Amino acid sequence: MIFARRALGAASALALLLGAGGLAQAQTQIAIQHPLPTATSHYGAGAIAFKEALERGTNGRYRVTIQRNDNEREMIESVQIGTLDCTITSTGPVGNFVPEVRVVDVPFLFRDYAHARGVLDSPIGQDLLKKFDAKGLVGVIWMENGFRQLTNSRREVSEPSDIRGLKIRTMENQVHMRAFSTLGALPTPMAFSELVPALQQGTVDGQENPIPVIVANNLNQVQRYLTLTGHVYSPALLICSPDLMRRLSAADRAAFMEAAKAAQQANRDKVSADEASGVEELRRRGMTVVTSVDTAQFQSALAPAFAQYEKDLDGALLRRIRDWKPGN
Ligand code: EAX
Repeated sequence: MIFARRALGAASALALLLGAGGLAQAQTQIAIQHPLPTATSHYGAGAIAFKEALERGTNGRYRVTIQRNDNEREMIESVQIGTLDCTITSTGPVGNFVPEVRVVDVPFLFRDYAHARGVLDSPIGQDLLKKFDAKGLVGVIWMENGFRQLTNSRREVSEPSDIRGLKIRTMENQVHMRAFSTLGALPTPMAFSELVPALQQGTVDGQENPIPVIVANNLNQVQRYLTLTGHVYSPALLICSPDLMRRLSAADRAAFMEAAKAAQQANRDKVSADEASGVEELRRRGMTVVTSVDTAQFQSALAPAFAQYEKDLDGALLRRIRDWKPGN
């Protein structure tokens, strides 16, 4: 009698598991975090495209959850220790984990978006992604944050001398900090999560970020002046945990990489769209915008920093990047 009851119990448990649709699909959850508003930002566009492509490409065997976390260093640390599957992050703090990546943070290194995207998708960029493996991270694909512009609440900035004395929030990025201290500013590194309170309280006078970030986070509410310096191209990355990547079958890895490419395309498309409309939108929101900036003046003011970058970073690689042309 007891045996019959146990058999009935097991049968009903199996029936529940199978459900009406036949064999239950084992479903793998993947959590991805990024620091911006998902619905309106260029990282959100990439994360949503990744989710849709992977869930479609695996017939729902993978379910992607998208979460916001505006501390990029913390997200990278979580991926490294395996408590987070993936993150979309700028390269801001990445150089503290993978030093070779600092080379792409050098001011005025990339001529324009086509140059940056071309280099990062070329063997130069792919070789840099391979450097992540030794650090307990997987650099899956390059994504994009955009060309960084300067904002502040003190005064219009038109030339390098206008920056002197300004307290500028920078990312936790030694390459950027050196550039701003060379210009006579007071670089104040902090995570993105601390930025708006610091601007509201006047702890810092200004910050620098791409137009898509300024627009998506309404930084016009805490900053009055925008100067289109375009002083740094800010790459981004999809970084995932080695443990997650190891668990993928060959077929699932192919679907994963297709989803990563969809994320990159959607992210870059959103940056291009925000670049086209963002400055006018920020003017409409009340910002004073300095558009005519003599970047050659900024580059010559940064000469001491460039000399130091040649020593601290891979000078040959810097030259390869500067000289890169389509078809290289
Ligand atoms: O990645 O921290 C920053 O200024 C970054 O540009 C922002 O988090 C988007």
